[in-house]
Amino acid sequence: MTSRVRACIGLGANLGDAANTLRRAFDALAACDGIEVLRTSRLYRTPAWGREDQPDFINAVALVDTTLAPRALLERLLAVESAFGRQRADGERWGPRTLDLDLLLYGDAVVDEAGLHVPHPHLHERAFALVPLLEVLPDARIPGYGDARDAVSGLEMSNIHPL
Ligand code: PH2
Ligand code: MG
Ligand code: MG
Repeated sequence: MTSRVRACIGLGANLGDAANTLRRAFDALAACDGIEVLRTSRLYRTPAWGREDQPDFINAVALVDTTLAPRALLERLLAVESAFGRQRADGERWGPRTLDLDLLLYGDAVVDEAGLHVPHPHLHERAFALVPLLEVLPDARIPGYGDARDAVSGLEMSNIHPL
């Protein structure tokens, strides 16, 4: 029997019809072999974090069961990003994007490999990821950090609005 792991995927977009992109991205994830979407958060409008001179983002989180190893899951996420027109070559750090899929949590695993860092290194400081994460997994724990709920309690949340 193949083992199944519960993982959380963060979705973000701030170019084009971002809300429509995220809704279609949920479907694209559900269509992937080895990924079962268990729950999806609402979509949230969020101010750009890290680089503020860009449009607001739409963010959400999908809770999934997966039979894919972390690296295979990451590759699937990158393939879905590409299918939605994401260009990585010219993508600046924290710049605008048509679709960003981030592996936030993979069970309670800690992975630190080239291009693959789980839990997502910025998760505990990003309300735009934590608020939808807690909606799909209220008891979420961030390995090496602690409860996601504690992480969000120190962050500004008043500007994270469900659509
Ligand atoms: N993603 C980033 C950088 N900044 N800000 C918000 N609000 N939402 C994002 O998804 C986001 C961001 C890099 O991936
Ligand atoms: Mg990201
Ligand atoms: Mg990313």
